[in-house]
Amino acid sequence: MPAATSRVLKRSDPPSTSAPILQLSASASRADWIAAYEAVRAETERRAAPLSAEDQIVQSMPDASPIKWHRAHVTWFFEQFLLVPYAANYCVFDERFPFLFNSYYVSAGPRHERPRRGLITRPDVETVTAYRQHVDAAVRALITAADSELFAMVCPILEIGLHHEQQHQELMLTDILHAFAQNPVLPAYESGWCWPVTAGKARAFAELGEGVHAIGYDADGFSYDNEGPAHRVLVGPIGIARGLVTNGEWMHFMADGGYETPTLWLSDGWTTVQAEGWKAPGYWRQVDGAWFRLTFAGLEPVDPDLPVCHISYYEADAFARWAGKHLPSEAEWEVAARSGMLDDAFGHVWQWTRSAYLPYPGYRAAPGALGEYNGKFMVNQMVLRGSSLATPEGHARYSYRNFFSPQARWQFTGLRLVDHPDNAAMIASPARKARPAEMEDGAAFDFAADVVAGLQARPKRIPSKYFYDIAGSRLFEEITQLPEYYPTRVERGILAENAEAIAKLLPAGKALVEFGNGSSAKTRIVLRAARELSAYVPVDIAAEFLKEQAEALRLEFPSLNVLPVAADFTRAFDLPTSVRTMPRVGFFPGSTIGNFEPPDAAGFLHHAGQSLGKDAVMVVGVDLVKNEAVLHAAYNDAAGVTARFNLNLLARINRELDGHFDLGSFEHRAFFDRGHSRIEMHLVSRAAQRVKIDGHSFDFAEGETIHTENSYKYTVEAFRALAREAGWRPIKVWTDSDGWFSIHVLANDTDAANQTGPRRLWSAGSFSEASPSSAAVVP
Ligand code: AVI
Repeated sequence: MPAATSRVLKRSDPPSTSAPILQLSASASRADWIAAYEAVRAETERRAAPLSAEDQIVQSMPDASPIKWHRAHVTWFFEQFLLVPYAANYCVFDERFPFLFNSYYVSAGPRHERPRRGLITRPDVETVTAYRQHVDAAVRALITAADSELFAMVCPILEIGLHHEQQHQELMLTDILHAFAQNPVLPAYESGWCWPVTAGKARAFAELGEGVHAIGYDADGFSYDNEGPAHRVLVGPIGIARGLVTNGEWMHFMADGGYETPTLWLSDGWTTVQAEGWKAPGYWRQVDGAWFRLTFAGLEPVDPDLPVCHISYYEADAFARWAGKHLPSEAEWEVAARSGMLDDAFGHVWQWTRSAYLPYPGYRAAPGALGEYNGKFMVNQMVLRGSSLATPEGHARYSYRNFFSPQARWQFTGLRLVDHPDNAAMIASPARKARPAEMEDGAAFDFAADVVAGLQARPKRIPSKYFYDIAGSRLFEEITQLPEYYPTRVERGILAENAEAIAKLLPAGKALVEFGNGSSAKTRIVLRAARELSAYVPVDIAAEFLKEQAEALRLEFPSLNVLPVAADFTRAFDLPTSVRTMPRVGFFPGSTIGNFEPPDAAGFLHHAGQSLGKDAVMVVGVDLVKNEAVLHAAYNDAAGVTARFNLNLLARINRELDGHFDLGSFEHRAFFDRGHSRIEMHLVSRAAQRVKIDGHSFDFAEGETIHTENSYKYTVEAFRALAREAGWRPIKVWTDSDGWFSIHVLANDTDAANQTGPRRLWSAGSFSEASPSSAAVVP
C-alpha cells in the first residue's frame, strides 16, 4: 500500500526495555514528571481531536467504551488514587463522577455498569474537558508543592496513572474503529492514514534451540506487576516465524474452507464461529467479489502483503492448525523477540500466544485498590505479546503481557506461527491437505495466494517478483541486451570506468556481499578489479541456481573464497561465520531497488545495513529520471521482448496454477507516470472476459488492467534522501555522461544494534519534485 505520513497516528518504534517518556523514577526532577504527565495527557486529547461530540458518546458493544468515558475515566484514576489521598485541600470536581467513571475497582466504591456507559449523555464532552483541566491543574500543583517525602510517595502512583492512560489511548482507537464499523457510511477516522511499513514478507522460521532462559521484567524502570517475577523457563527446540501471518495467507485459509471446517477449531471456537457467522477477519467485507476492510482511513482494499488483523484467538489457533503449525507460547515469543529473531514484533498487531493468562511463579497482587489492576483477571483469557499500531509510542516492552478473552477481535490482533519437531504427529486434521509442505517451501504458497489475492484486489495486480521463473529470467536476459534497454549497458560502463575506485573499496580482508546471485557481467567487472578481496558472498533465494553460479565463479576466480547464502535478501539474514569478523561491502546493482516501493526500498536498505553491520559500505545501482521518450522506448522495445516478458506472467499462472488465461486476449502496456516517478507495466484485457485459475473465477472488463510492475526512477538527491532515511550516509555517486544511471556508495556509520528502521513513511510523490539535473557527480 502506498505510504503517506500519518497525522494523528504515529508508527511505533521498536521498544526500548521501557518507555522513554515514562522512564522516570523518584530521582527524576519535578519538571521531568510534569513534562511526562503533560505529554501523556496531550496524546489522549490528540487522539480524541478528530472526533465530534456525537462520536465521543457512542458505545458500540459492551466491551468498548465511549471516547468521552475513556477521557473521564483516566482523569478519575488520578483524582481517586493520587489527588484525594495525597493533595491537601483538593476539591473533588463532581461528587457523582466516581460512580460514573470508576471502571472495575471494587475497593474504590460502587460503579456504573460497564455495558451502559454509552447512556451517559451527561456530563457532556465539554464538562469532561473541564474535568480534565481541573485535575491537570491539581496534579501539577501537587508535584510542584510536595515535600521530598510526599514526592517520593506520589511518584509511583503518578507513574502507573500515566501507563494506565496510555492503555486507554489504545482502547480509544480500537473502540472508535468498532463504532465506525457499525455505521453504514463507514467513516474515516483519519483520511490518508495507512498501515506502518512492515519488514516485508517472511517465510523463514528462525531456529530457537532448547535452552533455559529468563523471562519477565528484571530491569529498573516501570513495568506492570504481571510482568514479574522474572524467572527461568525451558524453551525450544522450535522454529518461530520471523514474520507475521499476512492477509494473503489468510485468504488462502478462507479459500481452503478454513471457516467451514469444524475439525480445525477448538470446540468453543467452532461454537463462536457459528454463532457469530464469521467468514473472514473482523471489519472485512466483500464488494463485487473483492475483499475490503475498514481501517482508520475508511474502507480500503485488503492488501495481501500486510499482516492479518482483527482475528480472535480461536481464529489464530484454527489457522495455525490448518497450516500444520501452532502459536508460540508467551515464553517462546519473549525469548525469540529478545534475541532479535522476530520482524514486526512491535507496532503492527498484538500477537496471540497459546499461553493462558496466569500469574508467574511467585506473583502476588499488591494490597489495596491498585492491586486490582491485573491480578484479578488471571482466568479465562489468553496472553498477547508485542504491541500494535495503536499502542502509544514508548508503551511497549519485551516482557509486556496483554490479555484478552479468546473470542475478542476488535483489538489490533494477529499472529505468527511456530513449528515444532513433533508437529507432524500432533496434527491429524483431514483439512490439513498439503498446506504445511507448501508453506515450508514458501514459494508455491506465495504464488497461488498472491495471484488470487492480487486478482481480487482493485485495481488488479500481481507482484513483479513472479516474472522470474526460468522462462521469465531468460526473457529478462534478452531485455538487457536490447538496444532500447539502456540500464544494464550504461551501468556496466560506469562500473568499468570506475573499477579502480571500486577496487579501493574492496581491499584484502574485506568481504563483498552481493544482493542477488552474482550471475551478471557486472559482478565480474567488480571481481576482476578487486584482486585482493577476501570473500565473495552472493545472497539469493534460488538455492540451486546460486550454487551453480558459485561453482562457475570459483573456476573463474580460483583464489577467491566464494560463500553463497541461500536467503531472501529483502530481509535480515545471517552471514557465514567466516566473514562475520570481516568488514563488509554490499553490492546491489541493476536498479532492482527501483522495483521496490520506496518505503520497501528504505526497509531493504535498513535490513541490509543490519546484516552488513557497522562501518559497512554499500554500492547500489539506481536508474535515474530522464527524458520520457528514452524511458518509454526502454519498456516498449520494437522487438516486443518486454511484452513477452510481461505476458509470460500469465503463461506462468497457466503452467503452475492451473490458470486458463488466453494470452492473445491481453496486451502489454508500459508508460512513465511522472507524478510517481515510475514506469508502470500493465497487462490490458482486450475484451470483457472471465478467467478461471485454480477453481477461482476472475472477471475482467474490456480495457481493465493487471498492474504487474513499477520501476521507480530517482534523482540522485531523492535516492540519497531515501538512503539517509534508512540509516546510510551517502559518500559518493558516479553517473554516466548523460546522467541516465547512477551508482551510489553509502556508508553505514550507525551501530546496527541501535538502528530502529526507517522512521518516516515515504510517499512516492516526494520523488516527482526533484529535477533530473541534480544527477551530478558528487565528490
Ligand atoms: C529488474 N529490473 C530492474 C527491471 C527494470 O527495469 O525495472 C525489470 C524490467 N521490467 C521491464 N523491463 C525490465
